[in-house]
Amino acid sequence: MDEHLSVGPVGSTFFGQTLEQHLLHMQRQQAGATGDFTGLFHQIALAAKIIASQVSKAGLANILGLTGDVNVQGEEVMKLDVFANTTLVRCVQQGGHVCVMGSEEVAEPIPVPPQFPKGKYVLQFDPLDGSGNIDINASIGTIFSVHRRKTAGNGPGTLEDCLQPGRDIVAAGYVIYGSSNMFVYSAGQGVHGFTFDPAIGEFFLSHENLRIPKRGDTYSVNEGNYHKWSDGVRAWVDWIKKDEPSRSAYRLRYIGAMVADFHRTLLRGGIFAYPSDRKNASGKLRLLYEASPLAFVCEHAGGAASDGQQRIVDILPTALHQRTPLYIGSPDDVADALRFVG
Ligand code: AHM
Ligand code: MG
Repeated sequence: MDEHLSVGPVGSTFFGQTLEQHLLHMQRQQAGATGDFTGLFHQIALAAKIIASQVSKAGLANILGLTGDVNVQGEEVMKLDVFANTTLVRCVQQGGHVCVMGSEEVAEPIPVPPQFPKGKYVLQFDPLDGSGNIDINASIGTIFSVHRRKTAGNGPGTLEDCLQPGRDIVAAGYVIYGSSNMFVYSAGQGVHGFTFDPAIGEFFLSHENLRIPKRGDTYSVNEGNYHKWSDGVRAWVDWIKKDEPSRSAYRLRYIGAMVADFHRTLLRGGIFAYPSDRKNASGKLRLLYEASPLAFVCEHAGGAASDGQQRIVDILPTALHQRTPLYIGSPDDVADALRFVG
């Protein structure tokens, strides 16, 4: 095509598919789809835009009083992780698509207020993963998963609706607030990434059908815990950073926000791990809010995720804030880790 015929502004993503258009397109392919799922995703995306806008102002906290400070009117202002939690709850609860929610920030299941209809889905999330990174302007993110309700009827959802394994997830994903903001999700038909265009206020499809490389050359783990790990975990890390006849030593990358470390691992390949250690006998990461949703995404991109013994998505949760060790990433790299720690 003659390049002079293109109509959009130079560099504009305007002619890409928006998240909304993509969801409608997927909905049309689904016989019997009611639009409930699409409606829920619109609300999650709206919450993501609101959170992204506040995250981008985080550095102004001391000037404007945006995060845990007292603002110019003398009112105390919410911390960003609490703000992110409240934003997701408020955006989603009125839609009539969920019967209950669960959040890393909240001890118990979050009911839908009586004045709003209850829907057939259950939304669970870590509203702002890696929030320790806010003050240093490094990437953070929101992680979420959607299940179908288990309890019958259309009344309020219960704890039973929340305690479901990753293999029953209908859709899961994350939003990363980084050098650009991205919405990445899977509803079981590939993993798709959308980049936010702040000038237009939309997420545009930028990474269609993401596939994780079969093997990478990077490992991502908090090696400061080395002396607290089991012999197996130590042996794995000793092995991965040595030159071997078949490969060079792996490179270490660790941001300290799982959503960001996972995003890099998904795009470039390799492995992210948070093993159990002497201090955290079951690991540190939350099964329902962190491990399970990202395991679902990773598997749908051709990757693997294990707690060292079994697939993350096969673990049956017994408590909302249950923790799990995690090895996630390229299938060959996870298989290597399991030879040492499994
Ligand atoms: P958070 O949910 O309180 O932010 O904690 C989870 C985070 C993960 O994002 C990250 O992978 C991990 O904690 C980092 O932990 P550590 O500082 O022990 O390496
Ligand atoms: Mg977290």
